[in-house]
Amino acid sequence: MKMLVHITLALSVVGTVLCRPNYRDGIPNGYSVPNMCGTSAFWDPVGHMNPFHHTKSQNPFGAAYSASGRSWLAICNEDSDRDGKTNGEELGDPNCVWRPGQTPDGNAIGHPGICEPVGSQICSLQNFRCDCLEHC
Ligand SMILES: [Ca+2]
Repeated sequence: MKMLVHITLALSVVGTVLCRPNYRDGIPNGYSVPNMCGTSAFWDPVGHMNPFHHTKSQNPFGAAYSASGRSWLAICNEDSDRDGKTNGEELGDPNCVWRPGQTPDGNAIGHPGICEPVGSQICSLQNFRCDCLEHC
């Protein structure tokens, strides 16, 4: 019986984690955010610091998205990662006209939560390096 409880709990945790990609349905090009570190084509956990894990470390875009109640329109014109490009510009919706289910005007050209170019002077406030994928 105890084993069954453990298996049930494990499956519910897995199910919760697998549901997170739905968050990406709420942002334009949510499934094609480029991975500037080159370790994969896309950065799947868009709101997190690590491109492979939904770690507890949210990036500034993930924090803003959560704080907004997952409202794209509320954060489209913000520059969450302070790299000089708005979240809308980075995700292919520079005019903030995209709505869930629509095709965005353009492709994602950057990551809205990871300051790019990584390691540049403008990104010195965000202590991120591709070789450690978390705050170093
Ligand atoms: Ca930006």
